[in-house]
Amino acid sequence: MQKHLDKKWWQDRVVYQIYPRSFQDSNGDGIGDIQGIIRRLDYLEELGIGAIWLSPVCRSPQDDCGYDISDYQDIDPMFGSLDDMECLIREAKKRDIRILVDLVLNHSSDEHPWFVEAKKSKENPYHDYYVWRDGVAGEAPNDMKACFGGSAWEWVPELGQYYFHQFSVKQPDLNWDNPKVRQEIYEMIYWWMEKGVGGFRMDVIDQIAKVPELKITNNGPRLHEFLQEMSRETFQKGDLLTVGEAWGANTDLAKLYSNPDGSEFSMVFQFEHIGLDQQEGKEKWDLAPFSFLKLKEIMNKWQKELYDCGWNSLFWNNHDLPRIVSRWGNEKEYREKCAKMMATLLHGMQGTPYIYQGEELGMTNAEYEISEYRDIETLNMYKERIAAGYPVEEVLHSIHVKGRDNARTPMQWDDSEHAGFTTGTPWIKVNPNYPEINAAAQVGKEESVFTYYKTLVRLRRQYEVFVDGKFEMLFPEHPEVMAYTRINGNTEMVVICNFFGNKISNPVKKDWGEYHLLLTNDRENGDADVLTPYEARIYIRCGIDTCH
Ligand code: TEU
Ligand code: CA
Repeated sequence: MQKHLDKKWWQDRVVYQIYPRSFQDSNGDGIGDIQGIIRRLDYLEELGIGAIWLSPVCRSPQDDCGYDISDYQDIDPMFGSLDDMECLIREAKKRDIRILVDLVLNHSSDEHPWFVEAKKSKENPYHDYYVWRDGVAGEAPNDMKACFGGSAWEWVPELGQYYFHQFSVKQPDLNWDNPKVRQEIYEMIYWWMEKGVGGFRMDVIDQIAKVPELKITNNGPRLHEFLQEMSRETFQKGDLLTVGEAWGANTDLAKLYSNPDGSEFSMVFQFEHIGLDQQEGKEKWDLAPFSFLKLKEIMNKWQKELYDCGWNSLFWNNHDLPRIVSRWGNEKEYREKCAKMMATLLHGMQGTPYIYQGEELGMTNAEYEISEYRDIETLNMYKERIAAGYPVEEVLHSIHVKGRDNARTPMQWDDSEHAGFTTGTPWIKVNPNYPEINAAAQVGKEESVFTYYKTLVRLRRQYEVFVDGKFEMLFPEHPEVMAYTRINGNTEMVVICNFFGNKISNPVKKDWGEYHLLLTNDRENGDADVLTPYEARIYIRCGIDTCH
């Protein structure tokens, strides 16, 4: 196929996301750090991943766990030093793993020197680096709300002005309309490129072009102008994997973000499939039943619409989302089989799969008392809702189901105290199921979730059809099975997933004699016409010269 000519280095790789605080502590202070990551690189090499998305390690007061940066060109001492970071980039490179830096450019910390200057006076050269407005009749300019609760406007009495913040009060929004801000950012990005990073993950990038007057947060009118300028001034001078986080993306916008001409990013990280269990128009805490048919419909749409003209990220999890086996699967008797099925469904599609730390072990949500939670979003919401009269049990239930700390409990390495994460006291409690679910119990074990993920990662490198096969959904109306084909030249791949816990008949009928069973999560089942609970299979029929 013609597309092979311009295949990019990142298209057959899988990205692994590390949330550094919770990955591996190396010095006993209870917080994961860069030396800890270096110590675990062999584990990641074994898994076969090709890049690491590293959540922020830059200097930060940690109001939002590092997503509030006070120095973009230094490492927070809690995580290590710039030397450690350079060592990580080098050591990863030896294993053919590239490091993606998480850039938080919509806002900085209020402790960033720019903001410290900005609030000294309206005449200060840094004042216009942020979004300031006068009050209206002694009140905030409008009633916009911040993502982490309360007004999006914060009053600064010394200045007699409000600043705008879409997230916490300690995360003032940067003013992208100011060309000086953009120039400083591009220089900083270039500085990271010179350090040899493999690319960047761009935090809430669709919110940078805000227009508070019109209550516009994401998809502002100048957004793509800014992104194209940034790409020209920075990314296009290297050969990078860049991924833009965009909660407000639809497929048309995604084609801009991930235009194969490289004018913006390599790929988009969008969320349409992942918000399916919340009430329409309400907050994520307002739970609604999940619709499998809707999930299939959305996945089908994204696969079809981006084919040959865009590139999507494939994910179930990240540091903001609950664990998928607990959320839409089975965390009890079928946990492992279900984790493998979920992985199959995702990794068989076109795009770049992301594995969030611990997902490759089938890690689950944690159910804690309120005093054990650490996340600012969770804690603010708890206070607000309790004050508003919601019943405690209901609020806690939402947190157990949706809270971000579900993903942030420490990585479960082995069955020793604190799961081998730290010799000290972990900053957040370890999930008590670590004696059963941990890496040591899975690495090198043929039937483990880890080994299954490892196989999926390898298959993507081995068979081109994973990268460029055209997607076709089979039985879109089937209420329990997601099945699809990927076709590339003479090669056909068939993916069949039973998403639920019932034994059912397999709707996909083919002359299986012509196919090779590439992967299954149920070796016991010899009956091609029956799908056992959470069963997943990948078949392949190879063309003459399309498989190696
Ligand atoms: O998240 C973007 C974002 O919009 C989230 O706050 C989301 O609304 C929330 O997590 C849903 O629960 C990014 C980062 O991934 C997140 O960790 C940061 O807190 C946020 O930006 C601010 O930088
Ligand atoms: Ca540490």
